[in-house]
Amino acid sequence: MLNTLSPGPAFRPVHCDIFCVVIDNYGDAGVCWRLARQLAEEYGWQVRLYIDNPAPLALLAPDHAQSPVTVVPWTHAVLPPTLSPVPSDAPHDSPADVVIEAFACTLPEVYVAAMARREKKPVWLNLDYLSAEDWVGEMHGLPSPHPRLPLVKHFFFPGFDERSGGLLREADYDARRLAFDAAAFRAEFGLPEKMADELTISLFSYPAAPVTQLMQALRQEHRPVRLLLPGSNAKALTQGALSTHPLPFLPQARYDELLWACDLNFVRGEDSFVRAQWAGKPFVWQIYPQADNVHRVKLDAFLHRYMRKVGADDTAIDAITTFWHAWNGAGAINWPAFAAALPALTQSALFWSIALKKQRDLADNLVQFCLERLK
Ligand code: TRH
Repeated sequence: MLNTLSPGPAFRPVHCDIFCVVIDNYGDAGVCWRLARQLAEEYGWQVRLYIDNPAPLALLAPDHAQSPVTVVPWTHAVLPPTLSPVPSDAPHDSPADVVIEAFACTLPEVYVAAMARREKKPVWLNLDYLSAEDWVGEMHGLPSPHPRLPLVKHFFFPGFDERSGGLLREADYDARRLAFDAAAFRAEFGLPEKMADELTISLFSYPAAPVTQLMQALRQEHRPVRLLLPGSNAKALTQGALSTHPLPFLPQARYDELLWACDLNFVRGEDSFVRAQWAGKPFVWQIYPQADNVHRVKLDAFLHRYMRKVGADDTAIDAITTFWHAWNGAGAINWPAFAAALPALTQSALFWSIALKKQRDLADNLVQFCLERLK
C-alpha cells in the first residue's frame, strides 16, 4: 500500500525521519525500529532512523541493512552536513515531511531550525511511552506550538483503546503466526519434543525480578516445566520438575515465535509486553521501574483495564494481581495460586488479544494522522 502526498503525476513517497535516543536496554531501539520498518515496508514511506546507539539493532534486526529503512548513526553534535543549508532540490536531505521524536528525545536545534524554514512545515510528532492510564486518551493528538518558531508538535500516545494511538502490529503478524511450526522451532534450538503436560515458559526480566523464588517454586510443580531464557548465557540445568534452557537473543520477529511456542511468557518494559499481548498467551509483566514508584500506578492501570475487559472472576483477578505485584517487588510470589489460575488466564489472554486487534494499529493511526495534515 503506497501513500502519496498529492496523488497524481507528481507522486513522491512521504519522507519520514525518526529520532531515537537509546536510554538503556533494547526497548527504545526496539520500538523505533519496529515503527520505521512498518512505515517503510507497509506504507512505502522513505524512512531514516537517526539513532544515537545503533548497537542494539545488530541484535534486534541483524538484517537491517537489507531493509528499506536507512539507519543513520546520530551523534548529538553532528547531523548530516546536507542539512545546513537545506538544499532545495534534494527533499530527503532536508527535514522530512514527517518528523518523529521518540520518547521526547530532543531534536538537534539545527534540524528544528531547518524544519521551520521549510515552506510546507513537517508534521512533527512526539511518540510517547505506552501507558494504560485513562489520561492517555485525553492527551493523544494534542498540539504543542513551538514557543518561537512556526512549528507545532503533536503528542502521539500508544494505548489500549480507540482514543489512543493504538499499538504496533505488523500487517503480516497473523500470516507469520499461521505459518509457525512450534515443533520445528523447538528442534532448531535443541529443545526436546513438547510433552503432553509440559508447561513451557519464556523469561525476559530485569535483574530485580524474584527469579530464584520462581525457580524454587517451579521445581515443585506436579508437571514438567521448561523455562526458556532468551539472551541468557546461564548453564542449562534440571532440578525437580524444572529444566532451564538458555537461548540466544533472538531477532525481533523470531522473539514472537518464542512467545507463540510458550504457554506463559514473562516480559518487561514496553515492546516485549505488547508482543506478549499479541501472542494471546498468559503473561507476567515486569514494568520498567521509575522513581517514586510511579510505575506501580501504571502497572495497576493496565491490570485494571485488562481484567475489566476480559471479565475475569475474583479468583483470577486476585491471582494475577498478587503475582504481578510480587514480580514487581511488592510482596512474595505465590506460584501455586497463579498456576491454578492459568487456565482462566489463558482464556483471558486470548480474548484480550482478539479485542485489541479490533482497534487500528499504531502505524495505521500515525499514517492517517500525518496524511490529514500533509494534504
Ligand atoms: O529492553 P527493555 O527493558 O526496554 C525498554 C526499557 O524499559 C526502556 O527504558 C524503555 O524506554 C523502553 O523499553 C521503551 O524491554 P522492551 O521494551 O520489551 O524491549 C525489548 C526488545 O527486545 C523488544 O523489542 C523485544 C526484543 N527482544 C528480541 O528481539 N529478542 C529477544 O530475544 C528478546 C528477549 C527481546
